[in-house]
Amino acid sequence: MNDIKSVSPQQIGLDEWVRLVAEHTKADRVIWCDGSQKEYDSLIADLVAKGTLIKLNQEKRPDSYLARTDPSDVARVEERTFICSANREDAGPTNPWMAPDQMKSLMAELFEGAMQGRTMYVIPFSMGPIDSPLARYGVEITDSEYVVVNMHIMTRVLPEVFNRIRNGNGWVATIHSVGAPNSDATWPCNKEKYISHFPETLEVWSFGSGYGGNALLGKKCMSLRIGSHLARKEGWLAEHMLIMRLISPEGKRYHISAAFPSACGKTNLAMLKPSLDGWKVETIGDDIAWISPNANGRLRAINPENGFFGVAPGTSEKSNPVAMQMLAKETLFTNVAMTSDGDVWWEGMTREIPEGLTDWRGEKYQAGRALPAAHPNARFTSPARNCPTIAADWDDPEGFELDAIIFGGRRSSGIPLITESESWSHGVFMGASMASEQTAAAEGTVGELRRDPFAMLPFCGYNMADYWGHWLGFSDKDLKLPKIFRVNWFLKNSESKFVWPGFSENARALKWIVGRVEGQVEIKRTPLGGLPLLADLGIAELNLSEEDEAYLLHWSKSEVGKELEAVQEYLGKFGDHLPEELAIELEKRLAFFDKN
Ligand code: GTP
Ligand code: SPV
Ligand code: MN
Repeated sequence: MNDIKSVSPQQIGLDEWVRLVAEHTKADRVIWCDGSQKEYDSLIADLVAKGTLIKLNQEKRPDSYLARTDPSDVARVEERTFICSANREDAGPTNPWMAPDQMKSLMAELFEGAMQGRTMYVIPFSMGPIDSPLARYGVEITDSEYVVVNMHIMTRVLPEVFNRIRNGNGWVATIHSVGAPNSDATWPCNKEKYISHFPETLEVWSFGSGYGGNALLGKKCMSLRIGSHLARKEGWLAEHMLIMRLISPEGKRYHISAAFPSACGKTNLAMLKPSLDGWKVETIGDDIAWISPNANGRLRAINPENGFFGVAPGTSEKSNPVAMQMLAKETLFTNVAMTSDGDVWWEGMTREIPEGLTDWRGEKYQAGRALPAAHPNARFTSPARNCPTIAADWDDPEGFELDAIIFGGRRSSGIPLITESESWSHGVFMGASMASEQTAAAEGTVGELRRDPFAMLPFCGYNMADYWGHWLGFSDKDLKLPKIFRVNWFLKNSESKFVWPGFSENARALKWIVGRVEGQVEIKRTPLGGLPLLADLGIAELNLSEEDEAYLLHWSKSEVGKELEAVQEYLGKFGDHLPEELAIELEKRLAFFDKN
């Protein structure tokens, strides 16, 4: 007899796997999803009836709803997120690990009877356009209606995927339970949480949380953790990156991807309204890029998602008017505040705090209290088609050839506004040595500086140092590789104010980057990489103080020295997995100090 903890879903096949899971979890009934509008509408109605969703003011926010989570279930839980590779070393020093057998036994116990009194949904989805050579198929079993409706927006839920899987196409099998059998809570969840990945058998088992990346398993779990494992095996890249098209006043198109850690500006940059006349941005993706060499020897990228699961706080008409327009309808909001007339609000949306707010916990908001009205990791789920700047061809199955790759993070000091890498391996060194002040997107101490290589610290499904090696390997492949840059929008001056205006003004940095791609502007060489000449940034009209202007491109030996020391210590953690090229890059930077 097949036993849930020892079967391979691929081997026993979709139907037997679903049968086993239903039997083991003792779900009341099983529904095979079809991704239709009818299915979406009826689940929304169920969720409203249960009180999980609140229908918002339909005149102000048509077809939009608000969910309030349990206060203990508000972000990704990185310490509970496991990479269960057969060998511990393959998970590397950055990922929590447990042996697959042990984790399967543990999960099997937790899942036993976990869906009693609940409906089990079987969601067939494609990450990427279904016929794209870069697309991958997945199935998510879940006992959360909230997850099903979010998956409808975030992925392509298509019953055709079931047929393709039955006909032998590869797929990733994912199981999710909120771990609350027979519960009538409006946000069922469990104190005990496990987000576990089995890269070798292409499986994800997630227990206890209903929130975001913990529960929408096509996103971080499949597209990044399992995705990066597949990408390494198959010679492509699965990245925590936005993809955008920048169009110059001459009409020339550039495709750029950018990796910033969670809540560090991907959505905002992907939907940029340039402050510069004649420049235009079209959005292709805001969170994940799958990148693969094509026949032209170029790296081309697709966005495997179908919607945006974006950070609400800080989003306003001023910072991101494009997102504001997108959020005007057909949006699911989670953990934002509600106005007295049934609309939404969050910190940063307007300068004035509206009277009579209900906070994200459902309590009357008291102005002046330290607690925010919206949770700092409050999010919106909106379909890509509603984004006013979405490129008409954003879902081109062939993807887009990249002209530049940007790395960034939240650094209040020490990292200039822009630097250019000297080579592919220096670019990889830049990515590997990224650090960022932590945000509310994951449990942890907000503001604390931590290394977040490639913005993939929580998302790399194998040994991070081997991942760097995989990136370095692309330089041997006879490809025309994109140039790599590093940016920092988050420098703060002595008054703790942001020096750089950011948002629409980030267009100036993009213009400089394009200037470098075209070989039109010069750089100044430093141990950090190539720095712009201030005059080439065209920022005179921003009226920054001279001091702030200089600070944007400032670097000092002592700060760079300290940074390199921290990087050296960090890279040391990876032992003999550390690729030699990165050790050489580090040596080169350190040598700069000996020579000067
Ligand atoms: P994930 O969805 O978590 O992966 O995040 P993301 O990288 O898409 O982050 P997002 O664009 O949603 O930005 C998160 C926060 O950073 C928001 O509060 C923004 O207002 C703020 N932010 C974005 N761009 C800028 C910028 O250029 N300058 C400043 N100061 N803040 C920014
Ligand atoms: C992130 O944290 O990087 C996100 C949100 O994009 S979540 O889907 O919850 O991971
Ligand atoms: Mn993200």
